[in-house]
Amino acid sequence: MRLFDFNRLDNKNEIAKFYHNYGFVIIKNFFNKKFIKGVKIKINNKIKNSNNKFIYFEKINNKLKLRRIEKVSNFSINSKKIINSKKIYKVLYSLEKKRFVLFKDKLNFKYPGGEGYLPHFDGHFIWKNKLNKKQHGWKKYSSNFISLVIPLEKSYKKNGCLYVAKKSKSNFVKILSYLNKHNFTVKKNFIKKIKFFPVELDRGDVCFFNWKCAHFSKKNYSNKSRMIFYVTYCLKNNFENVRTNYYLDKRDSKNTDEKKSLLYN
Ligand SMILES: O=C(O)CCC(=O)C(=O)O
Ligand SMILES: [Fe+2]
Repeated sequence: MRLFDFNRLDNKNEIAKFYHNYGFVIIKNFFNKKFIKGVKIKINNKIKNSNNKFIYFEKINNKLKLRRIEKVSNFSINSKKIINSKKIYKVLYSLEKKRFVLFKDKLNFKYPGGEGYLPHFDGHFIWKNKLNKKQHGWKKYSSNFISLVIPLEKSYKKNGCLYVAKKSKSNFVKILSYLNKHNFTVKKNFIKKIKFFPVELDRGDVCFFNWKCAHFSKKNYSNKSRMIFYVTYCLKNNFENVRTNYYLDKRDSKNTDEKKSLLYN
């Protein structure tokens, strides 16, 4: 797979071209490594003195370990700076030639032994709003979404990096109806047909991918943790405060807590 270096001025068009073909792109050296390391330390310190209700845990060997922090840009000012950096919005614009805004943001931990995520498409699921009315995933908020992985530490196969597939040519309805028939998982026979690329990233590297890219990650089989920001931006439309609305809907939705979070957590 082709990797791009952010510091090479001549490859901006190539980045957009690659994204256009595949629906995802890895950019090396996007952020300063030391800066990223500093952010990780600050967040970890902050967690120690926090009882934030957006922090979720998982059990690893019978001990509770951090699984994720939702709305992480509200939790830490440094996260907010990174997630809202101009650089990111510029790339988003160059990838789709349209303006994107922040939709949702979280920090996914994966401590040694931490669970992976089954293959899925972000935003393609059915949920019920507070009036018990069926809603189609993220479709009501926007027509296009791009997620961004920003690792706070090296992310590689053994510690459970993301694997991402080329963008599906099917539209939202087709993908949703496929998933609906298969309990919202992407089944083995489907997986066999598509190739997943491991997204191995160093500190400072990033990966942008469209919501039509199926993806998954394995359990962390190493003794190193794997912390990543997992941020989703959406195409700007007339929807005011899309992020606030999304989180309010999520809070009020009728689904079980298990289903409220992403399907495979
Ligand atoms: O953290 C990961 O490995 C993947 C997370 C993911 O795909 C998601 O939260 O939608
Ligand atoms: Fe996902």
